[in-house]
Amino acid sequence: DPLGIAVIGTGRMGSDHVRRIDRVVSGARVAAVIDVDGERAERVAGTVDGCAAYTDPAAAMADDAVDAVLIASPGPAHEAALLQAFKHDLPVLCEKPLTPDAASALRVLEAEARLGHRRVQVGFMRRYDAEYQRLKSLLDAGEFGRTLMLHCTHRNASTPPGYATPMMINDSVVHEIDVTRWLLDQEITAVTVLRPAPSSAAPEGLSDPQLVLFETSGGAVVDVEIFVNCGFGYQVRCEAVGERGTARIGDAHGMYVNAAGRWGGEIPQDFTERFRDAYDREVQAWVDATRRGEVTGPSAWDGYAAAAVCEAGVRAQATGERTPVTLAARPALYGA
Ligand code: NAD
Ligand code: ISE
Repeated sequence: DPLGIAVIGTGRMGSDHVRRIDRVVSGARVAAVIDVDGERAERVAGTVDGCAAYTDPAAAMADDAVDAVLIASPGPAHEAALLQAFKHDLPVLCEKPLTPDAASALRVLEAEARLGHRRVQVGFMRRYDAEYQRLKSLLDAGEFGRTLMLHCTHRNASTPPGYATPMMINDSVVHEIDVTRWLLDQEITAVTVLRPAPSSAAPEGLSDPQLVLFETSGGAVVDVEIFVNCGFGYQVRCEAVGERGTARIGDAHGMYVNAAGRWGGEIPQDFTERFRDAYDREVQAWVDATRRGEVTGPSAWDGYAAAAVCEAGVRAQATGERTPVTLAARPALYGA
């Protein structure tokens, strides 16, 4: 039987995941959708055969048709949904962030550790992007020696209303935090944030762009340009500098055009386009692992560590000071 998935939150990401599970992913179906906005839940449920609509995640998780949960509600709602899923021992794919702060992420981590087995995959989808995977394989092969630095660019065309300065770390740079930890297989030990005079294109009060620096447990340094109102498109790049070579991803263009005395190509406009294949592969990998009775991919530990780095990052943003990251001890469940 296909895996019956309950999707919590039917906004931008949730409704896209519903479409993905319904039309792209194999071995699964959307059994239920949940949204505090009941009308929205009904509307999205109406796009899928045999899909129930709920306003309460607990009621959906008690539904016999539900075998697994995909959380795509806003970050502050994640902890309650995760703890509820643990009560039913249901596998979970939780959109980033695991939770919005380190203390709540630690509570989730400890609750999962008490179950005695992993249940959570965190939605750090870049780990499923073909370009990032090539870079990871190259670095792991060791041909370039030790990785000394990463230079990252993370640009969004524009920000939605309500997008505030701390979100540049918590919502956006959180992806570079995960990618750094994953590519280097190291923890981030300190964060510094530099803020140039804001772009006149930034909404009032948003300090955009910023330069974020990470130091890592293996002595690498990582710089991230975060620029969320660049205007021209969605661009995510990463260059790794090793002892004997460098490699860069994120410049791929699907089509290269020559016309009217110019060369060029198109730039994607948002993450749903740039990372479409990565989201597809992320959800398929989660479904496949779940059906094998396994949990793979970014763990609750990765979600907790990212939250701890974000907390230091937001403090560094406010103070302008180099801010060390403190991490709790890593439970045995998440390896050495
Ligand atoms: P959104 O605001 O478009 O949608 C959120 C939906 O959740 C809304 O329909 C809202 O009514 C509903 N909701 C709010 N509280 C709820 C609750 N307690 N229970 C059930 N439903 C609730 O937000 P979004 O942009 O789709 O973001 C959702 C999640 O996805 C966030 O965690 C966000 O960080 C993450 N996200 C990830 C990526 C990525 O690239 N991986 C990109 C964007 C957003
Ligand atoms: C958004 O929440 C995401 O997760 C996107 O991947 C990121 O590029 C964007 O900046 C965030 O706002």
